[in-house]
Amino acid sequence: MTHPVSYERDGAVAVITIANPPVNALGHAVRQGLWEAIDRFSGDAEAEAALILGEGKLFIGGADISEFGKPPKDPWLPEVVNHIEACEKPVVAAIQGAALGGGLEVALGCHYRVAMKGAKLGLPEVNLGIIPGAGGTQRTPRLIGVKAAVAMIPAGGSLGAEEAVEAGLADKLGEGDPRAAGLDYARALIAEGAGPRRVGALPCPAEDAAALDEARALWKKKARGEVARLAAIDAVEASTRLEIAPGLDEERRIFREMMETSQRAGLIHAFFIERKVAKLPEIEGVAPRDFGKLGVIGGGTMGAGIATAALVRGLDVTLIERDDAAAERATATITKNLDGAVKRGKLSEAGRDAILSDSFRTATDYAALFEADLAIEAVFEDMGVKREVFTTLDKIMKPGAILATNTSYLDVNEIAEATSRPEDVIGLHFFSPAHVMKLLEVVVADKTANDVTATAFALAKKLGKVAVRAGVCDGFIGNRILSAYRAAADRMVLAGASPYAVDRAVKAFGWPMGPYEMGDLAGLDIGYATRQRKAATRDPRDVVPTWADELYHLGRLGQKTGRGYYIYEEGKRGGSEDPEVEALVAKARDDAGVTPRDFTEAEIQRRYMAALVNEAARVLEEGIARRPLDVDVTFLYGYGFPRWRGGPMHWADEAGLAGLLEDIKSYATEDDFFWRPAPLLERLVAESATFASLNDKG
Ligand code: T1G
Repeated sequence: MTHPVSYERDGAVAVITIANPPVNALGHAVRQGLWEAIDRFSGDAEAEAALILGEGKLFIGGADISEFGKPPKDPWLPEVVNHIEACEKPVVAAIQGAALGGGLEVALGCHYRVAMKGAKLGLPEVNLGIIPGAGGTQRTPRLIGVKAAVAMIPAGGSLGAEEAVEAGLADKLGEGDPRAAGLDYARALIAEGAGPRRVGALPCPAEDAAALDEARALWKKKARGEVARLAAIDAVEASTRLEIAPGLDEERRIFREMMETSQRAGLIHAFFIERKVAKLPEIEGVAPRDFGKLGVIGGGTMGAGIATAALVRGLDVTLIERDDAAAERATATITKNLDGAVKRGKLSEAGRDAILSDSFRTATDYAALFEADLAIEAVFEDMGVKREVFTTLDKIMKPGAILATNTSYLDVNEIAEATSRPEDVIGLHFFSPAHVMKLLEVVVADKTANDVTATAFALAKKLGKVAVRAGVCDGFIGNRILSAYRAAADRMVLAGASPYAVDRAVKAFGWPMGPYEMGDLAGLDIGYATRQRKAATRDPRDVVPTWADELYHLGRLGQKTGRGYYIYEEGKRGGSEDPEVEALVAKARDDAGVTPRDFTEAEIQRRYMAALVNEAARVLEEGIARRPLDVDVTFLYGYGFPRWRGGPMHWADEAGLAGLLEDIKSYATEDDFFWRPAPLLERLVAESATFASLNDKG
């Protein structure tokens, strides 16, 4: 491999270029190369200034995350940054694309910085469960002040080039070629006889107790359970009372502490799997079909959400509804969604107007879809209705067009059979609200062609979503597993736990909400309909939450009716517990002859997660999910599973599969219908293997 750091002289400027694709990560060879290049510059009498560049689309993407967890090799990054800063002659950084994490820290070790238009300068380390570890928490506040530093660093945020110059993180704004801009700057510095200007030598930034306290309060609430964001604030605070050397020592101490946390392992796992999830052998190198012109059938919540998600990403959408009134309602919903995007600063007013005038239209005649590349059906969840829609689409749409269904549980194979082109049929299961939720389950049917799957993944990327490949079964990956841990919660309620205690315990684990709050949010009619649908084939040993049916019959459907498991009052955030629900549950226990017992928070969490992991093992065994990482990504992006736990399968490996299996076996002594250990789980335990060992399966 050619050395990733080159040295050349352009006149009186030593040009040091990092070329370590794809993101110029600061792996050992780059660190070594930078160190040597600075030594060479110091000894090069002809060179009066140095310019550090990153080859390609960005300056430096940070430390090499793939090295984490391995013993660090000399020179460590903080030492490299200090080596640059200590140089007796001026060093300039020219930043294009991004200078992130260690990349920005290298730039802060330089004496001068030019940021090219469009570049972002940031310290995302806390998103990986660590803190900036090469001077970022000490040099940044010296340049931009404590208030601005704690606005950026605990958020894992970045500043755009203009903001960075404004704040003082960069000195100049450049345009065009970073090398030319950097050379101009270096030559100007030589001309004015400028020497090194060390950020580390700047005085400690003024203490700003208010800003620090505000940041702590914000992140305690916003990132419940996470430690790194708060630790980053402590490191910034240290910069206000310690000179640079002891300040760097304190930062390193905190950095090492964070490196040892399981949260760092979880967040790094999440970082890599969100990229690995799209790596499937069957679509590697397979060209996707066109999908610029979308058809959406059905303008209800899901259809309108899907249309919105596509429109804001520049796709063209024709939405089919059964009549003009329904089409108008869909247009109103989409306009409201777009207005929301404008309000959130995600879309300009002109952008919204252009969408509504040029790239969006409704129709009541399917013939309007004859040019569409891909149609997404989002009509009523009834097999007959869907098959009819697909038969019509099959007749109307051009050869090679893709016919997708947004069904959340129906059999995609059966839908495909309603067409003459099953190879062009696929499931695209969006999560509501479809223009907000990032997860897209790509449900691959038996006959789905590989380039159709590849198109689905390309569409997801275009929509800024994360696609997970799923097989065909009731509920695919997420909802199928959800039904298992929901059932475990219902069993605990029947056995004596209050629904409110279950919600509290599940939230304490890190989930955004518990199963009963979630039921109230989605609508208790959905759960009721699912139970009705499964009633005919239900095993008599199964447990039915009759209290939930009672709530349905009482018209208490949750938030949308102001009452469900909780009572929702106007203007009050969240719901309050309802003694009448406790009474319904008590009656269900009586009817079932159950003597209620207490459950600790730990037991509730354990049973909830054991049920999730056990069903996930079955889903993996059946190939519905290809790898454990697919289950992790599903739950990180579709169900709010706490990212710092890495995903449920990563959590299970950390918790220990043998212990989980032991617990499931002990639960089975009370109920061997629901608690049947999944064979895959038993096999992994027998082999002392982990779910992670299955992640490299193609
Ligand atoms: N280390 C190792 N590999 C990385 C990497 C990194 N920092 N960043 C990206 N990759 C891989 C990625 O896994 C993928 O691999 C490929 O590069 C393209 O990535 C001391 C300790 C830079 C904005 O957190 O945000 O510095 O899938 O698809 O969309 O304080 O990558 O091709 O095999 O994302 O153009 C701090 C993380 C590290 C930045 C580019 N830095 N990376 O986005 O490409 S900690 C970060 C990103 C640190 C110091 C501490 C993005 C990007 P593969 P990609 P992209």
